[in-house]
This record gives sequence, structure tokens and C-alpha cells, in this order.
Amino acid sequence: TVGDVFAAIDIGASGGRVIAGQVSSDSVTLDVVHRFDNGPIEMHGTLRWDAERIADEMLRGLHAVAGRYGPVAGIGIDTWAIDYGVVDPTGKLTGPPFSYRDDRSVRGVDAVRAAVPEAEFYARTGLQHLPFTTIYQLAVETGLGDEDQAMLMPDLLAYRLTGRRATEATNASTTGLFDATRGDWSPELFAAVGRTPSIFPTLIQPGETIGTLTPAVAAATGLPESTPVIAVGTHDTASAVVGLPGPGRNFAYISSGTWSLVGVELDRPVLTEASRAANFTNERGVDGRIRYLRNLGGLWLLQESLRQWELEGLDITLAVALADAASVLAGGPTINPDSEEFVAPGNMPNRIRAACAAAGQERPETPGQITRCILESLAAAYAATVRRAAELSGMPVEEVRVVGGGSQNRLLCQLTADAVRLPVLAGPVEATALGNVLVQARSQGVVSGGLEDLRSIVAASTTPIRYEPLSQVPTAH
Ligand code: LFR
Repeated sequence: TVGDVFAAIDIGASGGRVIAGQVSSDSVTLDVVHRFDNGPIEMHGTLRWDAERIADEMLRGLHAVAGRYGPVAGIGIDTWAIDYGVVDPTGKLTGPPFSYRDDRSVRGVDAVRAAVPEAEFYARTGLQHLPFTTIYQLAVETGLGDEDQAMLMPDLLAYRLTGRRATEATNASTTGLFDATRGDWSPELFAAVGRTPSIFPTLIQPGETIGTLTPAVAAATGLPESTPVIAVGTHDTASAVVGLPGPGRNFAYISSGTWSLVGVELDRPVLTEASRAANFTNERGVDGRIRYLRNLGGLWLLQESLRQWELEGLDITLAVALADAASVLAGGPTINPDSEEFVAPGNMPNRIRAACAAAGQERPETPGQITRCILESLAAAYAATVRRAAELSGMPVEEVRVVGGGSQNRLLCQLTADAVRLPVLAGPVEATALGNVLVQARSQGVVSGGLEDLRSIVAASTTPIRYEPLSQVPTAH
């Protein structure tokens, strides 16, 4: 093998991967060793995560990495943001963690608003309004006793590996309990939900070592007990932004997966009234950078549609849906992918039809038309958000980098380039795992430098596809 091997555990809301990354001073290559499905599970009318199964899949994947590569120089974990599990004093999870798609959080919004006006909330956290942010869940949390702690998903998995509790800062910044300017917990916001920061373990930064493997985990995986578990940007989007290919800073990015995270990278948060009105978020990135972005809806719209078609007995794969969509005429109906009505699981095609009809547009009927509607809606929202991010931040955006699953969707990338009228650089699909592995490698001295140096390594190791805006696009919107 060339270089040191690091294991990246990258778990999204729709699927997880355990990846071996081989890193030398100027290159990184990935090997996806284990994949598994993920999704909220229904339990007594609530939506939860099967944390035990996720932990088992993590161990299975690490076992497979050890089988293929032997010992690794580090393990890093990233997952979706916001959600947490409750751990009792003995370290046991008190139950399956709630999913952000459970509607309990909606009740929390009003309670938090009553204590903290929206303008003050934004001035402190810099977060866009999402109805499921951690603080809203905590406002209605009944299962967190005085002796218990709340642990964010990646921290929970790291705890499982090491027996050490910590809260990594990039993910903490998504909770609505974190001060965007100070880069630390906001005790005032905890007070608003009757808690203190001590409900979470101590804050740590990406690059810090959380601990080493417990004897049980070492035995289960075949990895040495001395293997360090290293905090990366444990919020998947933070790792994805590290893994953007190429030099310079004059770019916008789209991390396109279950969700679409669209924005620019800044050194300081933008907490203006205009920014709040535009619903932009200031999440914390690796090295203290600010991820100034909006969470738009994402490929969840398509994933849920595919699930519905399967339930209806239709044989529509993603490839078929995309091929059909490509032959549907441009300029048809669109939806606002951001709308709260699309958050919950359920019959997505019907919700999309209803939204189109309610807006006085033609109803998309066939899977091809629904898929076309989703992709055109996403592309239009991507373009508008890139432009707005540039305006609000002053960042001169010269190209748009698309990473994640959506970067493999040619129709989506071309529609995006056409809509935003800038070149789109698509790929790598595994930017999140690359960011995860490179932050580990830097902490162990295998690579060095700032984020621009890490991104140069990504650029040298991957071949993104470039989409130029087509000059003659039929524009109906
Ligand atoms: C993407 C992501 C987003 C967050 C959403 C919910 O996977 O982490 O950044 O807004 O999931 O946690």
C-alpha cells in the first residue's frame, strides 16, 4: 500500500459507508469497504434512528477494513447533524434517538420563540430556521434526566468505539445552542430550554483525538486497541466542504445528497437582518471557517418518490427515472424544494402534484415528469441560492463545485450550470469521506497545511466533470 490508511465512517440519513483512505503527502485514494442503508424507523408513532444497528454496521465495516488493510492510523466519524441520543450515567442509550423528521420538534419551535425572539436567535446562532434544529427537540425532550447527557450522533458512535465522551464543534454549531461569533456554547440559549451546556460532553475541535479503542471494540474489529479515534468535521457537511477540489476561495459549493447545502465559505459569520430574512445559516467549518449556506431540500424528494413507486409496484429505478426525466421538455412545473411539507416521509409524488396544482401549475403525472420537476426545482433553487450567497457575503463566486451523490446526476448538474450561468465542477461524489480522511491525516502529520492545501490534494487525486452553462436554454421561469 502507498501511504497511511485511515478509516472514514460516513453516515448520512439515507445510507452509511465505511471507507479506507490511503493518504500520502500529496494524494488520497478511497476504497469503499462497506455500505449499508439508513433511514428513520417508525416506533410507536414516532420516527427514530436504529442506533444499535448503525453501531453494528460501523463495527462490521471496521472489521472489513482491518481484514483488507490491517491496522489503520486513525478512525474518523461523520454523520448528519442535529440529532442526539440520551445516555444514562452508566453509558447506556436510554432509547433509540429521535429523527429530525419526527414532528415533535415543531411543538418546540413555539416554546423557544416565546423565550427567544427570532431576531435574537439569529443574532446569536446565525442559523437559518429549520423546524427540527436540536434546540426545538430539546424544548420538548422528556427523556433527559438530571444525570443523563445528550450526545450528537457522531459523538455517540465515537463513544461506542472509545468510551470517551466529547462534543465536536462543527456539529455543535448546528444545534441552535451555539454562539456563531464566539464559537462556543451559548448559555443563554440553553437557559431558554431550561438546561445548561453540561447536558453535552465537553466541546472539542476537529483534529483532536477523542480516544483509543476499547478492548471489546478492538476484539470485534481486529484493530489494535491503540488505534486513535480522531475528531474530524463530524458534521458531514463540514467534512464535505473540506473535500471540495481545487484552489482559491472564489467558489460556491453545493453538497448534494439527502439535503442540498448551498453556499460559500467565509472567515466570519454574516448576521445581518438581510441574511436572516434570506434564511441563510452560519455553521462552523473545520479550522474555524464559516459555512455560510442554506439547507434546501434535496434528493430526499427523489428517494421518497422512488420508494413510493416501489410500493405501488412500479419498476422505476433511479436510472430509469433520470432517463425519463431527460426526455421531458424543459420549463415544466416546479416546486419549492425547501418547503416544510416535504420533510416527513410519505407519498412524495402526490405531495409534489398537490403543490404544483396549488400554485396553478400543470400537475406532473408520470415518474419522468415528477423527476424532471424535482431536478428543475433543485437547479433553480441552487442557482438562486448561489447568487444570494454571493450578494449577502460579498464573496466573488466564479465557479460552483458540486459534491455528493448529486454530483453524479448529469441532468441536475447541467440544469444547475444553465440556471446559475457559471461553470459547474461536479465531483468527487465522496467529498465528505475525503474531508474526513484528510483532517485525520493532517492531525497525524501525514499531510500539512490549511484547507486550501487539503483541497489541492483532493484536486490532484480526483477528476471532477466540468459543465459549462448552455447559452440557449429554454427558460420558462
Ligand atoms: C446533511 C445534513 C445537513 C443537515 C441535515 C440534517 O446530511 O447534515 O447539513 O441540515 O443533514 O441533519
